[in-house]
Amino acid sequence: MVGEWGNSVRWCYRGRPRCHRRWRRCGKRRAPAGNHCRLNEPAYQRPSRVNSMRTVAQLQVLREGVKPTIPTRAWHRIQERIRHPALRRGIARFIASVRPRGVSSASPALNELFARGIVTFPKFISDESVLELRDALKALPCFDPWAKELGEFSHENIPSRTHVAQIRLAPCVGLLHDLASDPRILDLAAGYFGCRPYLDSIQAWWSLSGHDQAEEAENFHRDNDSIRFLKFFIYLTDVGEVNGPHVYVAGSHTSGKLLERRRLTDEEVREAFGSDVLCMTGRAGDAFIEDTYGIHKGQLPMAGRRLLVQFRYSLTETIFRSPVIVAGSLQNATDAMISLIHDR
Ligand SMILES: O=C(O)CCC(=O)C(=O)O
Repeated sequence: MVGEWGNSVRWCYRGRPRCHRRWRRCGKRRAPAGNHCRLNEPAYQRPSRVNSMRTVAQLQVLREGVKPTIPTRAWHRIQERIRHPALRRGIARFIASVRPRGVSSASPALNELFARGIVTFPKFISDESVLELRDALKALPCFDPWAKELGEFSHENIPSRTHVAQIRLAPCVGLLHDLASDPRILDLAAGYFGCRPYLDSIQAWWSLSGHDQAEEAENFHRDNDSIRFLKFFIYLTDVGEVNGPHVYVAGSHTSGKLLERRRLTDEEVREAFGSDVLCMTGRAGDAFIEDTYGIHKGQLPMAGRRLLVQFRYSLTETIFRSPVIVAGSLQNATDAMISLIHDR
């Protein structure tokens, strides 16, 4: 699959000197130390604050089947039709101006998020935390979001036709809540939105190999979750070029190209954006935060399987909000975010 991108992926991923040239050409600021496209060469690495020796607590489910409100659904229908990034940004600024202030500081990471739509956090969590999270998630049942009739199954028994096996009760995994309220992430989200972010959902899923054709989000697309939102991804398995890496078109979050609400072909994206394609290979524990209004996909895995978690932060509640509400504390993050997953 990577081969289909030819040099476009390779420059970004392996071509450190060319990467630096590109930074200079774009002229916005100096490149951070290292290759900013690689998850294992840190731009903004700091020690993880998650205590690696703790046991992963299972949080109690207080409510299930929570639905978005009617105003949320109505607003969704409107905002998804507003396509131009500049107009979306203007409306988002207005909404942020009447929302509670967040906790944020100017930083190179925030500048990078504005400019490129993505910031990487290599080794965001320790190997021990990866193991604990993986074990906790493996204990939970999965379902196929595109074939709900298959019901629930274990990660060891995933039906052969399933591309993506979601873990419905992922919000119950205590350690994920510590990660969701990590100050580095909340700081970026508040700075990006200009106000206190909503933590809208915590999701986890396996991406499976063994299929010939890309399906749904394995094709390029823009997300329309909200007028302004970010997704924070953490890999819980090593992800090489054949294991279904996440792929992102850097800078496409502010571009007026390919704004249609539909899946896009690789050829269309290559033609419109040339080589600005980041193929996010990395190790278990690596993470990145991304404005997925920018063009992206989870590439169809050719081998193995990928486990990842995704946190959605948004300016407003989305129609995709977590249907599960759990008992748990926000670790003093109540000034920094509004959680739709906790009982408030
Ligand atoms: O699985 C991935 O890497 C991509 C997920 C995706 O496309 C999405 O969350 O919108």
